[in-house]
Amino acid sequence: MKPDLFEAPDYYNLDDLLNDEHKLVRDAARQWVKRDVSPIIEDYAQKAEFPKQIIGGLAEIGAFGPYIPEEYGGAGLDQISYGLIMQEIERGDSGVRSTASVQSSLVMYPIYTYGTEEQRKKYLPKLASGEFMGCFGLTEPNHGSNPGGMETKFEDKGDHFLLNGAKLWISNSPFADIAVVWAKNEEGRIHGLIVERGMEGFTTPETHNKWSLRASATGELVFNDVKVPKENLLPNKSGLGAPLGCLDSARYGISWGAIGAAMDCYDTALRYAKERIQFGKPIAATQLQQKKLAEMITEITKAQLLAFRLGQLKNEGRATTAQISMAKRNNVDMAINIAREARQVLGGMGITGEYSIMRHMMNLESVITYEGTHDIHLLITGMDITGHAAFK
Ligand code: TGC
Ligand code: FAD
Repeated sequence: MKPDLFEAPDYYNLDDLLNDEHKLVRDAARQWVKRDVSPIIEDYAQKAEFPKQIIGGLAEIGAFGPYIPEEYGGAGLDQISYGLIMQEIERGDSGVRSTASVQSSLVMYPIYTYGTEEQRKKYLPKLASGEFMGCFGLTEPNHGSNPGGMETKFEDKGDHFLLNGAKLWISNSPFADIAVVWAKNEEGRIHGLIVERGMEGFTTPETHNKWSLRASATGELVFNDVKVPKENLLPNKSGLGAPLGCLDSARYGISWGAIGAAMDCYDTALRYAKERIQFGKPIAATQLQQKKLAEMITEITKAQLLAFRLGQLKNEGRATTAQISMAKRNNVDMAINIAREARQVLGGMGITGEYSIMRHMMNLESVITYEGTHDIHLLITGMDITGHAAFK
Protein backbone atom coordinates (compact mmCIF):
# COMPACT_ATOMS: atom_id res chain seq x y z
CA MET A 1 0.00 0.00 0.00
CA LYS A 2 1.13 3.58 -0.68
CA PRO A 3 2.56 5.62 2.24
CA ASP A 4 -0.08 7.54 4.19
CA LEU A 5 0.31 11.16 2.99
CA PHE A 6 -3.12 12.23 4.24
CA GLU A 7 -3.79 15.96 4.62
CA ALA A 8 -7.18 16.79 6.12
CA PRO A 9 -9.38 19.11 4.08
CA ASP A 10 -10.78 22.06 6.10
CA TYR A 11 -12.33 24.32 3.47
CA TYR A 12 -14.40 26.43 5.89
CA ASN A 13 -11.70 26.74 8.59
CA LEU A 14 -13.60 24.53 11.00
CA ASP A 15 -10.45 24.23 13.08
CA ASP A 16 -11.24 27.77 14.29
CA LEU A 17 -14.32 26.33 16.05
CA LEU A 18 -12.38 23.63 17.90
CA ASN A 19 -10.84 24.23 21.33
CA ASP A 20 -7.31 23.18 22.28
CA GLU A 21 -8.48 19.89 23.76
CA HIS A 22 -10.39 18.98 20.58
CA LYS A 23 -7.30 19.63 18.46
CA LEU A 24 -5.01 17.72 20.82
CA VAL A 25 -7.27 14.68 20.87
CA ARG A 26 -7.86 14.82 17.10
CA ASP A 27 -4.16 15.18 16.28
CA ALA A 28 -3.18 12.31 18.59
CA ALA A 29 -5.74 10.04 16.91
CA ARG A 30 -4.58 11.20 13.46
CA GLN A 31 -0.92 10.45 14.20
CA TRP A 32 -1.79 7.07 15.69
CA VAL A 33 -3.79 6.09 12.59
CA LYS A 34 -0.90 7.12 10.33
CA ARG A 35 1.61 5.17 12.41
CA ASP A 36 -0.28 2.06 13.54
CA VAL A 37 -3.29 1.57 11.26
CA SER A 38 -2.47 2.72 7.72
CA PRO A 39 0.62 0.52 7.28
CA ILE A 40 -1.19 -2.72 8.20
CA ILE A 41 -4.89 -2.28 7.50
CA GLU A 42 -4.99 -3.26 3.83
CA ASP A 43 -3.26 -6.52 4.63
CA TYR A 44 -5.71 -7.34 7.43
CA ALA A 45 -8.69 -6.43 5.23
CA GLN A 46 -7.35 -8.72 2.49
CA LYS A 47 -6.94 -11.51 5.08
CA ALA A 48 -10.37 -10.72 6.56
CA GLU A 49 -8.91 -10.49 10.04
CA PHE A 50 -9.24 -7.93 12.84
CA PRO A 51 -5.79 -6.61 13.85
CA LYS A 52 -5.94 -7.32 17.58
CA GLN A 53 -2.57 -5.68 18.18
CA ILE A 54 -4.18 -2.22 17.76
CA ILE A 55 -6.50 -2.66 20.79
CA GLY A 56 -3.94 -1.09 23.16
CA GLY A 57 -3.47 1.89 20.83
CA LEU A 58 -7.22 2.45 20.55
CA ALA A 59 -7.39 2.56 24.35
CA GLU A 60 -4.45 4.99 24.52
CA ILE A 61 -6.03 7.54 22.15
CA GLY A 62 -9.22 7.45 24.26
CA ALA A 63 -11.32 5.60 21.67
CA PHE A 64 -12.85 3.28 24.29
CA GLY A 65 -15.33 5.38 26.24
CA PRO A 66 -14.22 8.88 25.19
CA TYR A 67 -17.12 10.53 27.06
CA ILE A 68 -17.28 8.06 29.99
CA PRO A 69 -16.08 9.77 33.21
CA GLU A 70 -12.45 9.24 34.16
CA GLU A 71 -13.40 7.62 37.48
CA TYR A 72 -14.58 4.62 35.44
CA GLY A 73 -11.52 4.61 33.18
CA GLY A 74 -13.06 6.68 30.37
CA ALA A 75 -11.41 9.73 28.83
CA GLY A 76 -13.99 12.22 30.23
CA LEU A 77 -14.11 14.14 26.95
CA ASP A 78 -16.96 16.04 25.34
CA GLN A 79 -19.04 14.87 22.38
CA ILE A 80 -17.07 16.83 19.79
CA SER A 81 -13.85 15.13 20.88
CA TYR A 82 -15.69 11.79 20.67
CA GLY A 83 -16.77 12.66 17.12
CA LEU A 84 -13.29 13.74 16.10
CA ILE A 85 -11.78 10.48 17.37
CA MET A 86 -14.33 8.51 15.34
CA GLN A 87 -13.57 10.66 12.28
CA GLU A 88 -9.85 9.97 12.51
CA ILE A 89 -10.24 6.25 13.11
CA GLU A 90 -12.66 5.82 10.20
CA ARG A 91 -10.25 7.80 8.03
CA GLY A 92 -8.10 4.71 8.53
CA ASP A 93 -10.84 2.08 8.27
CA SER A 94 -14.57 1.81 9.05
CA GLY A 95 -14.04 -1.63 10.60
CA VAL A 96 -11.63 -0.25 13.18
CA ARG A 97 -14.08 2.55 13.95
CA SER A 98 -16.80 -0.09 14.33
CA THR A 99 -14.79 -1.81 17.03
CA ALA A 100 -14.42 1.48 18.89
CA SER A 101 -18.09 2.45 18.38
CA VAL A 102 -19.35 -0.85 19.70
CA GLN A 103 -17.02 -0.81 22.70
CA SER A 104 -17.87 2.80 23.62
CA SER A 105 -21.47 3.44 22.68
CA LEU A 106 -23.00 -0.02 22.64
CA VAL A 107 -21.21 -1.67 25.57
CA MET A 108 -19.75 0.98 27.90
CA TYR A 109 -22.64 3.43 27.41
CA PRO A 110 -25.42 0.99 28.47
CA ILE A 111 -23.37 -0.30 31.41
CA TYR A 112 -22.66 3.28 32.51
CA THR A 113 -26.21 4.55 31.88
CA TYR A 114 -28.43 1.58 32.76
CA GLY A 115 -26.11 -0.43 35.04
CA THR A 116 -25.55 -0.63 38.80
CA GLU A 117 -22.53 0.91 40.51
CA GLU A 118 -21.11 -2.61 40.95
CA GLN A 119 -21.46 -3.31 37.21
CA ARG A 120 -19.82 0.02 36.35
CA LYS A 121 -16.85 -0.70 38.61
CA LYS A 122 -16.54 -4.31 37.48
CA TYR A 123 -16.60 -3.76 33.71
CA LEU A 124 -15.93 -0.15 32.66
CA PRO A 125 -12.23 0.23 33.60
CA LYS A 126 -11.39 -3.06 31.86
CA LEU A 127 -13.37 -2.05 28.77
CA ALA A 128 -11.67 1.36 28.69
CA SER A 129 -8.21 -0.20 28.79
CA GLY A 130 -9.05 -2.85 26.21
CA GLU A 131 -8.43 -5.67 28.69
CA PHE A 132 -12.07 -6.65 28.03
CA MET A 133 -13.64 -6.33 24.61
CA GLY A 134 -17.43 -6.15 24.28
CA CYS A 135 -20.17 -6.64 21.71
CA PHE A 136 -23.84 -5.65 21.42
CA GLY A 137 -26.56 -8.12 20.52
CA LEU A 138 -29.75 -6.56 19.20
CA THR A 139 -30.23 -7.81 15.60
CA GLU A 140 -31.65 -11.30 15.08
CA PRO A 141 -32.02 -13.51 12.01
CA ASN A 142 -35.71 -12.54 11.68
CA HIS A 143 -35.55 -9.03 13.15
CA GLY A 144 -33.14 -6.41 11.80
CA SER A 145 -34.84 -3.07 11.15
CA ASN A 146 -37.63 -4.15 13.51
CA PRO A 147 -35.78 -5.11 16.70
CA GLY A 148 -38.98 -4.77 18.75
CA GLY A 149 -40.05 -8.14 17.33
CA MET A 150 -37.05 -9.96 18.85
CA GLU A 151 -37.50 -13.59 19.88
CA THR A 152 -34.52 -13.99 22.25
CA LYS A 153 -35.99 -14.46 25.71
CA PHE A 154 -35.06 -15.08 29.32
CA GLU A 155 -36.96 -16.70 32.15
CA ASP A 156 -36.65 -16.06 35.87
CA LYS A 157 -35.50 -19.34 37.46
CA GLY A 158 -35.27 -18.02 41.02
CA ASP A 159 -31.52 -17.72 41.57
CA HIS A 160 -30.65 -17.02 37.87
CA PHE A 161 -32.11 -16.17 34.46
CA LEU A 162 -32.25 -18.77 31.67
CA LEU A 163 -31.43 -17.20 28.28
CA ASN A 164 -32.38 -18.71 24.90
CA GLY A 165 -32.21 -17.34 21.34
CA ALA A 166 -29.75 -16.06 18.75
CA LYS A 167 -28.32 -12.78 17.48
CA LEU A 168 -26.85 -12.24 14.02
CA TRP A 169 -24.44 -9.72 12.47
CA ILE A 170 -22.72 -8.90 15.73
CA SER A 171 -19.52 -6.82 15.44
CA ASN A 172 -16.65 -8.09 17.66
CA SER A 173 -18.63 -11.19 18.71
CA PRO A 174 -15.95 -13.75 17.72
CA PHE A 175 -13.46 -12.38 20.25
CA ALA A 176 -15.57 -10.39 22.71
CA ASP A 177 -15.19 -11.13 26.42
CA ILE A 178 -18.67 -9.84 27.21
CA ALA A 179 -21.89 -9.21 25.28
CA VAL A 180 -24.64 -6.72 26.13
CA VAL A 181 -27.65 -8.74 24.98
CA TRP A 182 -31.21 -7.51 24.54
CA ALA A 183 -33.89 -10.09 25.32
CA LYS A 184 -37.54 -10.29 26.40
CA ASN A 185 -38.71 -11.50 29.81
CA GLU A 186 -41.85 -13.60 30.42
CA GLU A 187 -44.01 -10.45 30.07
CA GLY A 188 -42.41 -9.58 26.71
CA ARG A 189 -40.52 -6.58 28.16
CA ILE A 190 -37.04 -5.94 26.67
CA HIS A 191 -34.07 -5.87 29.09
CA GLY A 192 -30.29 -5.77 28.74
CA LEU A 193 -28.17 -8.60 30.16
CA ILE A 194 -24.39 -8.86 30.40
CA VAL A 195 -23.38 -12.30 29.10
CA GLU A 196 -19.79 -13.39 29.65
CA ARG A 197 -17.68 -15.64 27.42
CA GLY A 198 -17.36 -19.04 29.06
CA MET A 199 -20.96 -19.21 30.31
CA GLU A 200 -22.23 -22.69 29.46
CA GLY A 201 -24.44 -22.77 26.35
CA PHE A 202 -23.08 -19.46 24.96
CA THR A 203 -21.26 -19.60 21.59
CA THR A 204 -20.10 -16.95 19.09
CA PRO A 205 -19.63 -18.43 15.59
CA GLU A 206 -17.88 -16.13 13.12
CA THR A 207 -19.56 -14.91 9.91
CA HIS A 208 -17.27 -15.49 6.93
CA ASN A 209 -17.10 -14.36 3.28
CA LYS A 210 -17.93 -10.66 3.81
CA TRP A 211 -16.90 -8.31 0.99
CA SER A 212 -17.27 -5.38 3.37
CA LEU A 213 -15.80 -4.44 6.75
CA ARG A 214 -13.30 -7.25 6.32
CA ALA A 215 -10.92 -5.96 9.02
CA SER A 216 -13.76 -6.16 11.57
CA ALA A 217 -14.81 -9.50 13.03
CA THR A 218 -18.55 -10.19 12.73
CA GLY A 219 -20.44 -13.15 14.12
CA GLU A 220 -23.45 -14.61 15.86
CA LEU A 221 -24.38 -14.92 19.50
CA VAL A 222 -26.12 -18.21 20.26
CA PHE A 223 -27.78 -18.83 23.63
CA ASN A 224 -28.76 -22.36 24.46
CA ASP A 225 -30.12 -22.50 28.03
CA VAL A 226 -27.49 -20.03 29.26
CA LYS A 227 -27.66 -19.46 33.02
CA VAL A 228 -27.12 -15.73 33.52
CA PRO A 229 -26.57 -14.51 37.12
CA LYS A 230 -29.28 -12.11 38.25
CA GLU A 231 -26.75 -9.41 39.02
CA ASN A 232 -25.95 -9.28 35.26
CA LEU A 233 -29.28 -7.61 34.39
CA LEU A 234 -29.00 -3.88 33.59
CA PRO A 235 -31.69 -2.62 35.95
CA ASN A 236 -32.07 1.08 35.23
CA LYS A 237 -33.94 1.04 31.89
CA SER A 238 -36.12 -1.46 30.04
CA GLY A 239 -38.19 -1.47 26.83
CA LEU A 240 -37.03 -0.90 23.25
CA GLY A 241 -36.01 2.64 24.18
CA ALA A 242 -33.04 1.19 26.14
CA PRO A 243 -31.16 -0.28 23.13
CA LEU A 244 -32.35 2.58 20.92
CA GLY A 245 -30.77 5.04 23.37
CA CYS A 246 -27.41 3.32 22.82
CA LEU A 247 -27.92 3.57 19.06
CA ASP A 248 -28.33 7.35 19.34
CA SER A 249 -24.81 7.56 20.71
CA ALA A 250 -23.28 5.17 18.16
CA ARG A 251 -25.10 6.77 15.21
CA TYR A 252 -23.80 10.16 16.29
CA GLY A 253 -20.23 8.78 16.23
CA ILE A 254 -20.83 7.29 12.77
CA SER A 255 -21.98 10.67 11.44
CA TRP A 256 -18.43 11.91 12.21
CA GLY A 257 -16.72 8.68 11.24
CA ALA A 258 -18.13 8.74 7.72
CA ILE A 259 -16.54 12.16 7.20
CA GLY A 260 -13.17 10.55 7.89
CA ALA A 261 -13.66 7.92 5.18
CA ALA A 262 -14.82 10.63 2.74
CA MET A 263 -11.84 12.89 3.56
CA ASP A 264 -9.43 10.05 2.88
CA CYS A 265 -11.05 9.27 -0.49
CA TYR A 266 -11.08 12.95 -1.49
CA ASP A 267 -7.48 13.53 -0.41
CA THR A 268 -6.30 10.45 -2.31
CA ALA A 269 -8.23 11.39 -5.46
CA LEU A 270 -7.02 15.01 -5.39
CA ARG A 271 -3.37 13.99 -5.06
CA TYR A 272 -3.71 11.36 -7.79
CA ALA A 273 -5.49 13.78 -10.16
CA LYS A 274 -2.69 16.32 -9.81
CA GLU A 275 -0.03 13.71 -10.55
CA ARG A 276 -1.66 11.59 -13.24
CA ILE A 277 -0.88 12.86 -16.75
CA GLN A 278 -3.13 11.96 -19.67
CA PHE A 279 -3.29 13.76 -23.02
CA GLY A 280 -0.20 15.71 -21.96
CA LYS A 281 -1.67 17.33 -18.83
CA PRO A 282 -2.72 16.39 -15.28
CA ILE A 283 -6.24 14.94 -15.22
CA ALA A 284 -6.85 17.54 -12.42
CA ALA A 285 -6.78 20.16 -15.21
CA THR A 286 -9.81 18.63 -16.93
CA GLN A 287 -13.28 19.98 -16.23
CA LEU A 288 -14.83 16.56 -15.58
CA GLN A 289 -12.35 15.62 -12.84
CA GLN A 290 -12.62 19.12 -11.32
CA LYS A 291 -16.39 18.71 -11.16
CA LYS A 292 -15.95 15.47 -9.20
CA LEU A 293 -13.37 16.97 -6.83
CA ALA A 294 -15.24 20.26 -6.33
CA GLU A 295 -18.46 18.43 -5.50
CA MET A 296 -16.59 16.17 -3.08
CA ILE A 297 -15.13 19.06 -1.06
CA THR A 298 -18.51 20.82 -1.06
CA GLU A 299 -20.27 17.74 0.33
CA ILE A 300 -17.53 17.08 2.91
CA THR A 301 -17.75 20.68 4.10
CA LYS A 302 -21.55 20.47 4.49
CA ALA A 303 -21.20 17.20 6.40
CA GLN A 304 -18.55 18.70 8.69
CA LEU A 305 -20.87 21.60 9.54
CA LEU A 306 -23.77 19.23 10.22
CA ALA A 307 -21.65 17.04 12.51
CA PHE A 308 -20.17 20.00 14.37
CA ARG A 309 -23.57 21.55 15.08
CA LEU A 310 -24.93 18.16 16.15
CA GLY A 311 -21.95 17.85 18.49
CA GLN A 312 -22.81 21.19 20.07
CA LEU A 313 -26.43 20.06 20.55
CA LYS A 314 -25.24 16.74 21.99
CA ASN A 315 -22.93 18.54 24.44
CA GLU A 316 -25.96 20.53 25.60
CA GLY A 317 -28.09 17.35 25.87
CA ARG A 318 -30.42 18.70 23.17
CA ALA A 319 -29.69 16.44 20.17
CA THR A 320 -32.82 14.51 19.21
CA THR A 321 -32.97 10.99 17.77
CA ALA A 322 -34.30 12.46 14.51
CA GLN A 323 -31.45 14.98 14.26
CA ILE A 324 -28.95 12.16 14.79
CA SER A 325 -30.71 10.06 12.13
CA MET A 326 -30.47 12.89 9.62
CA ALA A 327 -26.73 13.29 10.21
CA LYS A 328 -26.00 9.53 10.09
CA ARG A 329 -27.99 9.12 6.89
CA ASN A 330 -26.65 12.20 5.14
CA ASN A 331 -23.01 11.75 6.06
CA VAL A 332 -22.78 8.05 5.25
CA ASP A 333 -24.54 8.63 1.92
CA MET A 334 -22.16 11.52 1.24
CA ALA A 335 -19.16 9.29 2.01
CA ILE A 336 -20.26 6.36 -0.13
CA ASN A 337 -20.93 8.65 -3.10
CA ILE A 338 -17.52 10.27 -2.69
CA ALA A 339 -15.85 6.85 -2.47
CA ARG A 340 -17.52 5.81 -5.73
CA GLU A 341 -16.51 9.03 -7.53
CA ALA A 342 -12.99 9.01 -6.08
CA ARG A 343 -12.48 5.46 -7.26
CA GLN A 344 -13.23 6.55 -10.80
CA VAL A 345 -10.73 9.41 -10.58
CA LEU A 346 -8.04 6.77 -10.03
CA GLY A 347 -9.10 4.75 -13.07
CA GLY A 348 -7.84 1.16 -12.91
CA MET A 349 -5.56 1.94 -9.97
CA GLY A 350 -8.69 2.67 -7.95
CA ILE A 351 -9.64 -0.97 -7.73
CA THR A 352 -6.34 -2.07 -6.20
CA GLY A 353 -5.24 -2.34 -2.59
CA GLU A 354 -2.44 0.12 -3.36
CA TYR A 355 -4.96 2.81 -2.44
CA SER A 356 -7.57 2.90 0.34
CA ILE A 357 -10.56 4.00 -1.75
CA MET A 358 -12.03 0.65 -2.78
CA ARG A 359 -11.73 -0.62 0.81
CA HIS A 360 -13.58 2.47 2.08
CA MET A 361 -16.23 2.02 -0.62
CA MET A 362 -16.86 -1.60 0.32
CA ASN A 363 -16.82 -0.80 4.05
CA LEU A 364 -19.37 1.94 3.62
CA GLU A 365 -21.85 -0.59 2.21
CA SER A 366 -22.05 -1.95 5.76
CA VAL A 367 -22.06 1.47 7.39
CA ILE A 368 -25.05 2.55 5.27
CA THR A 369 -26.88 -0.60 6.46
CA TYR A 370 -26.00 -1.02 10.11
CA GLU A 371 -27.11 1.21 12.97
CA GLY A 372 -30.36 1.70 11.01
CA THR A 373 -30.48 1.47 7.23
CA HIS A 374 -30.55 4.45 4.88
CA ASP A 375 -34.31 3.82 4.45
CA ILE A 376 -35.03 3.55 8.17
CA HIS A 377 -33.32 6.88 8.88
CA LEU A 378 -35.35 8.55 6.16
CA LEU A 379 -38.50 7.14 7.78
CA ILE A 380 -37.38 8.47 11.18
CA THR A 381 -37.07 11.95 9.64
CA GLY A 382 -40.43 11.43 7.90
CA MET A 383 -42.06 10.47 11.19
CA ASP A 384 -40.52 13.45 12.96
CA ILE A 385 -41.79 16.03 10.48
CA THR A 386 -45.21 14.52 9.72
CA GLY A 387 -46.12 12.82 12.99
CA HIS A 388 -46.88 9.58 11.12
CA ALA A 389 -44.76 6.42 11.57
CA ALA A 390 -44.56 4.75 8.14
CA PHE A 391 -42.62 1.68 9.37
CA LYS A 392 -45.63 -0.50 10.04
P1 TGC B 1 -41.04 2.87 18.52
O1 TGC B 1 -42.45 2.46 18.82
O2 TGC B 1 -40.81 4.06 17.64
O3 TGC B 1 -40.21 3.07 19.85
C1 TGC B 1 -40.26 2.12 20.91
C2 TGC B 1 -39.91 2.83 22.19
O4 TGC B 1 -38.57 3.35 22.13
C3 TGC B 1 -38.58 4.78 22.28
N1 TGC B 1 -37.55 5.29 21.39
C4 TGC B 1 -36.38 5.70 21.85
N2 TGC B 1 -35.87 5.82 23.08
C5 TGC B 1 -34.61 6.26 23.21
N3 TGC B 1 -33.86 6.59 22.16
C6 TGC B 1 -34.32 6.47 20.90
N4 TGC B 1 -33.53 6.74 19.86
C7 TGC B 1 -35.63 6.03 20.69
N5 TGC B 1 -36.40 5.80 19.60
C8 TGC B 1 -37.58 5.35 20.06
C9 TGC B 1 -39.98 5.19 21.89
O5 TGC B 1 -40.32 6.42 22.47
C10 TGC B 1 -40.79 4.05 22.44
O6 TGC B 1 -40.87 4.22 23.85
P2 TGC B 1 -42.19 3.75 24.65
O7 TGC B 1 -41.89 4.12 26.06
O8 TGC B 1 -43.32 4.49 24.02
O9 TGC B 1 -42.28 2.26 24.43
O10 TGC B 1 -40.30 1.60 17.91
P3 TGC B 1 -40.58 0.81 16.58
O11 TGC B 1 -40.71 -0.63 16.95
O12 TGC B 1 -41.69 1.44 15.77
O13 TGC B 1 -39.19 0.97 15.78
C11 TGC B 1 -38.76 2.22 15.37
C12 TGC B 1 -37.47 2.11 14.55
C13 TGC B 1 -37.72 1.37 13.25
C14 TGC B 1 -37.04 3.51 14.23
C15 TGC B 1 -36.35 1.43 15.36
O14 TGC B 1 -36.70 0.20 15.79
C16 TGC B 1 -35.03 1.40 14.64
O15 TGC B 1 -34.23 2.32 14.84
N6 TGC B 1 -34.68 0.33 13.82
C17 TGC B 1 -33.34 0.17 13.26
C18 TGC B 1 -32.61 -0.91 14.02
C19 TGC B 1 -31.15 -0.61 14.20
O16 TGC B 1 -30.69 0.51 14.03
N7 TGC B 1 -30.39 -1.62 14.60
C20 TGC B 1 -28.99 -1.43 14.87
C21 TGC B 1 -28.40 -2.66 15.53
S1 TGC B 1 -26.81 -2.36 16.28
C22 TGC B 1 -25.76 -2.16 15.01
O17 TGC B 1 -26.12 -2.12 13.87
C23 TGC B 1 -24.32 -2.01 15.38
S2 TGC B 1 -23.31 -1.87 14.00
C24 TGC B 1 -21.74 -1.78 14.61
C25 TGC B 1 -21.24 -0.36 14.71
O18 TGC B 1 -21.88 0.51 15.30
O19 TGC B 1 -20.15 -0.06 14.20
P1 FAD C 1 -33.82 -5.77 6.99
O1 FAD C 1 -34.39 -5.12 8.20
O2 FAD C 1 -34.34 -7.10 6.61
O3 FAD C 1 -33.99 -4.76 5.78
C1 FAD C 1 -33.87 -5.19 4.41
C2 FAD C 1 -34.25 -4.00 3.53
O4 FAD C 1 -35.63 -3.64 3.78
C3 FAD C 1 -33.44 -2.74 3.82
O5 FAD C 1 -33.17 -2.06 2.62
C4 FAD C 1 -34.35 -1.90 4.71
O6 FAD C 1 -34.10 -0.51 4.58
C5 FAD C 1 -35.70 -2.26 4.12
N1 FAD C 1 -36.81 -2.08 5.09
C6 FAD C 1 -36.96 -2.69 6.28
N2 FAD C 1 -38.07 -2.25 6.89
C7 FAD C 1 -38.63 -1.34 6.06
C8 FAD C 1 -39.78 -0.50 6.13
N3 FAD C 1 -40.60 -0.52 7.19
N4 FAD C 1 -40.03 0.33 5.11
C9 FAD C 1 -39.22 0.36 4.02
N5 FAD C 1 -38.13 -0.40 3.89
C10 FAD C 1 -37.83 -1.23 4.91
N6 FAD C 1 -26.49 -5.53 14.78
C11 FAD C 1 -26.28 -5.62 16.13
O7 FAD C 1 -27.23 -5.78 16.89
N7 FAD C 1 -25.02 -5.49 16.64
C12 FAD C 1 -23.94 -5.33 15.86
O8 FAD C 1 -22.81 -5.22 16.37
C13 FAD C 1 -24.12 -5.28 14.44
N8 FAD C 1 -23.03 -5.17 13.62
C14 FAD C 1 -23.21 -5.29 12.26
C15 FAD C 1 -22.10 -5.38 11.42
C16 FAD C 1 -22.26 -5.54 10.05
C17 FAD C 1 -21.06 -5.70 9.17
C18 FAD C 1 -23.57 -5.56 9.50
C19 FAD C 1 -23.78 -5.69 8.02
C20 FAD C 1 -24.67 -5.46 10.32
C21 FAD C 1 -24.51 -5.34 11.71
N9 FAD C 1 -25.62 -5.34 12.57
C22 FAD C 1 -25.44 -5.39 13.93
C23 FAD C 1 -26.97 -5.52 12.04
C24 FAD C 1 -27.55 -4.27 11.39
O9 FAD C 1 -27.94 -3.35 12.36
C25 FAD C 1 -28.73 -4.72 10.51
O10 FAD C 1 -28.17 -5.38 9.38
C26 FAD C 1 -29.61 -3.58 10.11
O11 FAD C 1 -30.29 -3.02 11.19
C27 FAD C 1 -30.64 -4.00 9.03
O12 FAD C 1 -31.28 -5.18 9.37
P2 FAD C 1 -31.36 -6.40 8.30
O13 FAD C 1 -30.00 -6.64 7.79
O14 FAD C 1 -32.08 -7.52 8.95
O15 FAD C 1 -32.21 -5.82 7.10
